[in-house]
Amino acid sequence: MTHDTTGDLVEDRGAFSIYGHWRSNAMYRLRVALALKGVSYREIPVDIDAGEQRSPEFLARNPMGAVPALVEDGLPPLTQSLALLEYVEERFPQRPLLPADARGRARVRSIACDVACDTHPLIVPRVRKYATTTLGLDQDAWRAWAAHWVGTGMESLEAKLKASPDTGRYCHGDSITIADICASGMAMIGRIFKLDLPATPTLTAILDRCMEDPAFAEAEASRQPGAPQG
Ligand SMILES: N[C@@H](CCC(=O)N[C@@H](CS)C(=O)NCC(=O)O)C(=O)O
Repeated sequence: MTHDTTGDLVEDRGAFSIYGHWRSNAMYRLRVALALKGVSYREIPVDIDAGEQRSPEFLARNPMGAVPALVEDGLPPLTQSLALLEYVEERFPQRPLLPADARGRARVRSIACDVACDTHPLIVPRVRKYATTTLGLDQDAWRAWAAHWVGTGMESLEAKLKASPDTGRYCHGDSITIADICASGMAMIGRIFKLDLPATPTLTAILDRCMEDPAFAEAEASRQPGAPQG
């Protein structure tokens, strides 16, 4: 499966292959960033519902047993979506996804970390598997867990965005940044799992604006090969 860009291909150094999964929030972040920058790549599906991420072959790529894992030029894989977003930003500086000033970059990274470090990890498949097998949570209890932690994460983002004069049309000012990429992924989780989430008007208005950009809309889980139809 190959994702070609809709924009110009501005960089042709070593094509990327990225191990991903249609529903993966972490993979979604990379899809959006690469589309915004007009960089082509190949997405190689890893079936995380079937446990392929724990196969010896995949664990050799990422011992954490998680996607995304980016490979290029026969080099060892790179993992962790936030590190990969920064790598993409440095390799392809066109259409910057981080602000020009240090304080702005710190704020954008803090929003990205609220999502990718403090919210998303609480609901990834390996946590769900442990909770529903080893700890014996039933599906209703699991959904309550997921709604609680995604809801808490979104409420804290709402408070942060609402309180700051740095919030603009997007999470930081009037340009799309890594903060918007990570935040919009949280909303996608809510849609996929049909979670009952609190109202977050500031965040929702920003995310609706993001979804007007094809780079976001086309990266959506439901638009990926392998996603359930209908
Ligand atoms: N912190 C990692 C999270 C990676 C991660 O947990 N990916 C999920 C899909 S979004 C996964 O592959 N999970 C497999 C599992 O939990 O078994 C990142 O941002 O890349």
